[in-house]
Amino acid sequence: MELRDLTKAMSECNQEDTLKLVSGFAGQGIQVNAILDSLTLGLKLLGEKFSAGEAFIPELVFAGEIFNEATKILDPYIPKGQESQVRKKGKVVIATVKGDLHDIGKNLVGTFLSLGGYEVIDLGVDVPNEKLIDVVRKEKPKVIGLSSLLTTTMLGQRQFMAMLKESGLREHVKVIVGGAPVTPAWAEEIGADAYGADAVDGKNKIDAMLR
Ligand code: B12
Repeated sequence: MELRDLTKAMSECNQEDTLKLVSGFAGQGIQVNAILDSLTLGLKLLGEKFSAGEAFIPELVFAGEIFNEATKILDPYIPKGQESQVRKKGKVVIATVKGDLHDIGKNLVGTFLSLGGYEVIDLGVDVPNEKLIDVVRKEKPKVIGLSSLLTTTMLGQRQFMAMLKESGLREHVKVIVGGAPVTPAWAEEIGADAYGADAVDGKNKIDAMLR
């Protein structure tokens, strides 16, 4: 069995094979990142089928569930930092912006941040900017991570940056943005502090910002 079989199973929403392969590869000591890359590629292929009218919303929803189950299987295999460092690096709030229900990527970012020693407050999906501002004020996180998977909801990230300035909280929190349509240029344009290409990159960028 090869990793491309996993990509195929994921892209076909074959739950049984996907989960069996994930357990098998993890047990053989294949790196978690490589397994996640194969799963992500499978989702991407499914997304292409969706764009071409060959796959439909229920399949995407089911694929999301399979992906989340697979990450649960992988959790114990993700290399952990020193136990004593766990949750000692500070609070990070993560959320998917208003109007956007995609959470697979955000959840993955949260998993890596938790395992990397951060206390993660996950506000979920479809989160209004007013709520985010409120949480920044109350929880005083070091970082806020915003996910957008739709070109339309990316605008919410820009609006959040404006609201942060208006509320006088800009200097108190770092902002990292991510999601498939988000780019480093977009992060710069809206005045965010960083862009994370994936969960590992996001964690590394946060480490670097807080150093
Ligand atoms: C699964 C999926 C769904 C599922 C979501 C299930 C769930 N629980 O999340 C469902 C069926 C609900 C869905 C709905 C819709 N979807 Co959809 N969906 C996808 C799909 C196939 C996969 C997304 C995914 O999970 N990828 C895997 C994860 C691991 O990757 P990721 O999300 O990119 O996250 C990684 C990085 O981006 C980054 N990252 C993400 N967020 C953050 C945040 C921070 C802080 C950091 C540092 C990093 C980071 O790290 C993550 C981990 O590595 C994509 C196709 C694609 N190629 O992306 C379309 C896609 C995103 N969807 C799309 C569309 C159009 C829709 C709908 C509008 C469809 C419809 N007509 O109803 C609705 C919108 C619903 C809404 N209001 O949000 C389009 C978006 C087009 C666009 N550019 O705007 C895409 C690209 C499909 C396509 N080719 O047309 N979708």
